[in-house]
Amino acid sequence: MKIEGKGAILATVAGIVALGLLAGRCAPSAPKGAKKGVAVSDVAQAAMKVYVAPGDLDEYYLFASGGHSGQMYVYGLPSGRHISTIPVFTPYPATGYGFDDESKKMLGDLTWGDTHHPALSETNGDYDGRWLFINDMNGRIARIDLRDFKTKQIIGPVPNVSGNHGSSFVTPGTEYSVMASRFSIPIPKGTAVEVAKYATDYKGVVTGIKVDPKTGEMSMGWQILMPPFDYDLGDAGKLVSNGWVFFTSYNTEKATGKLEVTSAQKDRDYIAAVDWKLAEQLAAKGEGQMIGGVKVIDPAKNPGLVYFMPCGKSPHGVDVSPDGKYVIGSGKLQGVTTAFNWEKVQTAIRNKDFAGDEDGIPVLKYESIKDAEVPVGLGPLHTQFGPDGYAYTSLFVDSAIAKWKLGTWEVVDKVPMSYSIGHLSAAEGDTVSPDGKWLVGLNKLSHGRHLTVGPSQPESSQLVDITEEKMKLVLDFFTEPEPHYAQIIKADKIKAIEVYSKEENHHPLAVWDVKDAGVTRNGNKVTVKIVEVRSTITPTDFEIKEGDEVTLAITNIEQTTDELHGLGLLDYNINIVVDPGETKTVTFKAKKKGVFPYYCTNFCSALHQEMQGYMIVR
Ligand code: K7E
Ligand code: CUA
Repeated sequence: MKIEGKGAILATVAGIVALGLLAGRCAPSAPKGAKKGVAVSDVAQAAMKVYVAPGDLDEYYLFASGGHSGQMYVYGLPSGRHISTIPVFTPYPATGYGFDDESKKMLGDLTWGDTHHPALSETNGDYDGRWLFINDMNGRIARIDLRDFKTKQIIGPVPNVSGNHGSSFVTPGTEYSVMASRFSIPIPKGTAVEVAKYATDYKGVVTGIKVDPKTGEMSMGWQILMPPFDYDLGDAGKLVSNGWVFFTSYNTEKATGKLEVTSAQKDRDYIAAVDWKLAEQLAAKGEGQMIGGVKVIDPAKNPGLVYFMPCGKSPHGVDVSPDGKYVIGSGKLQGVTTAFNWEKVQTAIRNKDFAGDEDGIPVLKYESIKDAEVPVGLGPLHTQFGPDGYAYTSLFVDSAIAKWKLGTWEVVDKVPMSYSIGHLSAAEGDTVSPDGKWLVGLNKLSHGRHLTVGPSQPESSQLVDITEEKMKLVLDFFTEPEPHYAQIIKADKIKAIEVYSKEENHHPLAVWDVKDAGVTRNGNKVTVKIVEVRSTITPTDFEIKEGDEVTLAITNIEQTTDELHGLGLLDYNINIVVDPGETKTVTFKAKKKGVFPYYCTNFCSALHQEMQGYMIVR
């Protein structure tokens, strides 16, 4: 525990006395909050704000990236309760993800992903509750359908993009989800060139992945060739800046080796402003050179496509204000963040007010496009917004959040974060109409603010009440590594289904009657149609031959929500879970002779334990 000085001790004493008075008796042992020097009445107020009574529902969903776990984690706010894990890039035995034919195929050869930035789909710049996109460093983007909270598509690894960090940010109409190379490489992939030729032979690429407005299906949109910088974060313009997407870049020195030294030579790096509507037009005209199977557009040959906005050195986040008028970005070792004025950017472009170029891409003049340098504090990383013109910037070095006003550029409040905040997320904070109310600090270190679990500690997330002028820290909750970024959506925007209805199940191997269950053979190909319903797996046994190629098609014919059944097949590494009304298949070779029990893995009824059978391989 930290010793917080005399003032804190006095406050503690005052708190204990206050509680004693409230309780109408002598002071009992100090409540937990009081130990840390917080007045008791504040603790009680905070508790009331975040308390969601048994049976009551949270007001918001928080979708947090699971970092290199490859998953998404779903929390309720304000309670901070973990509700669900959505497997995306990594097999997850709890839901059988990565074990059935379909999800196995979707994952391909990769059994891990490193997720950073979830992006909720938007209509007119507002979250519409339809889909959730999430990037993977291995050049992929996944789409989760929020109708059933399941991963429906993984696109990639996309050619030419390397280290897809600046992703999966969406444009205001979800026309595109974007990607950017954090690690420039020689392209196409598979070309080996020594690092000494980095500045000339390595390339960055930014990509727009097209999203079908009806189905959400993702496909290749356009790719743009970029100088070999490290493209880090992105954000799409909105309203007045709609049509543009911004990416921060560091190592504009094009250096190699120890980047912490070599990439910090220049005072400024850049934010790349990309005209995605122009990219779309150019791609439609077939512009570009075929590289790695994709047409890559060269901005040096297509004026107007990309501009560089100089920014404090080694920037991290870039964030566009809800009205689209300001682009916020800063060096991550600076004490200020810069607000760039989009109108000034456009004027500078019109007047060709350039300071030079980088590989043929015009560089704008910092002084011509900035409105203010806001003295937020040390180590600004990311900025979120409220409904009232306030901005909130996370400060890694200061381990705090700064609240400041757009337009007047005054810093009005700060709240410490425990410890070392990375991203932060405001309720509906990336939309044209943020909600205010809540802000979550996604901290990198927890330093024992929880029961000890040994050397590997969870990340700590902290809920901040932003309804009043002064921010108030009201709750600590913990997450697995590592929620780089998260988004918060109003719960009533999500219309999830309760079951897969029988009418909607068009799976060719689905069976809804136990009479239709059983084995069909075609040469050495065997299909076993299985029905699961409380409390029998039909068939209760079946026989096949060694060497057969077996497909189990399992249908859960329940139409009651939460009535899941599983199928664990011992010694064959098979683990399927089927939701009510769902059919899944798993295909394998019967390599081992003998008798292999299978059983339901999800506790479904009083006679769940009886839900079992035998596969006999002769
Ligand atoms: Cu951890 Cu957006 Cu990958 Cu910032 S990122 S902190
Ligand atoms: Cu079905 Cu347990």
